[in-house]
Amino acid sequence: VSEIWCESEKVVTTQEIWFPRHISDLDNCTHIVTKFEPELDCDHPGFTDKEYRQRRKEIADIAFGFRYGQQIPRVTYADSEIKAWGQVYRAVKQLIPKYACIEYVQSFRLLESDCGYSPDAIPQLEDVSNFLKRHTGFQLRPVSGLLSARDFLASLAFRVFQCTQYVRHPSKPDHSPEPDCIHELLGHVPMLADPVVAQFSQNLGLASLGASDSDIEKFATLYWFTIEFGICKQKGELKAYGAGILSSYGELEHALSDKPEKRPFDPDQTAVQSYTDEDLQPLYFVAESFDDMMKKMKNYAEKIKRPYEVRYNPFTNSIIVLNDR
Ligand code: NLE
Ligand code: FE2
Repeated sequence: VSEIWCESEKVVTTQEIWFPRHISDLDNCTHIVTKFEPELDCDHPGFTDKEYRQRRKEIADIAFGFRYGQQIPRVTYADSEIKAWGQVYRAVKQLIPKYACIEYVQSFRLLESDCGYSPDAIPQLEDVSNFLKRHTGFQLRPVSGLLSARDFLASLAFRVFQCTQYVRHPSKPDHSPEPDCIHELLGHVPMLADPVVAQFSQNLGLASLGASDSDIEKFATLYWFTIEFGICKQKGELKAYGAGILSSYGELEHALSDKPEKRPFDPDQTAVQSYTDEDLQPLYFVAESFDDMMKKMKNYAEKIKRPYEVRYNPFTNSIIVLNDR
């Protein structure tokens, strides 16, 4: 039990909110949101596809069995899965020069030259994780589906990205409402291979540790409109930096067309904006620049009151808590 500041600025005594202190504690940060699971969601293209659901279970079991320190088991992907990957890969690659931010363009090149990215094989999480470790200190750990916002954000504090390993249903390669490994590998990994994005992601994770449920919801919404669906200006043009846009050739053209609404990125407003996670986004927030977005987020995070500060100790992979009362 500790003291925290409540919203009316009075000190209240409340149950301390648990958060991971060491990277191995992420073994306990695996709470899944089941809304998109193919057997539970009747709109899922795999709802009536028994074989697909069986495959999802097989791959989910890898994540359930995973513990910190282990190598991520390799998956032998089926031809149909590789075909879906290749289709998205080729389509996205064609659209990159026109629509993707410079950070993405550069990392993508590096992934092709140094990490074996190609349309012919789905990269293995273990190999990609080792690549990221070398470049930005990020690493992957397998997760069986959509993770709770609190657990997902907490992992970022340790430069760990929880990553799905299954492939979207082959009937709908152009867009998936839920994360899958195509989204992670083509959307998130190139961005996490950029040192500035890596630091930004970790800072967001650190800011989320021990936050109240309502602040977690706001962070998750900000995450959604930036890391997932962010657009920024670069050399006078709009470019996508959000992973949800970059991994979906259906969304790439839509997001940067005149069809959807676009508003200037402002964390206070963006944090309380409701959004749909079922289909193409009707609304995007546009940052003046990538740097401007990060600065605004930093200011926003600093306003959130916590009775302690946290730092990361990279030598021990643990969180240091300062001024804990
Ligand atoms: N819509 C994205 C895609 O098709 O890759 C996934 C978004 C996950 C939040
Ligand atoms: Fe994502």
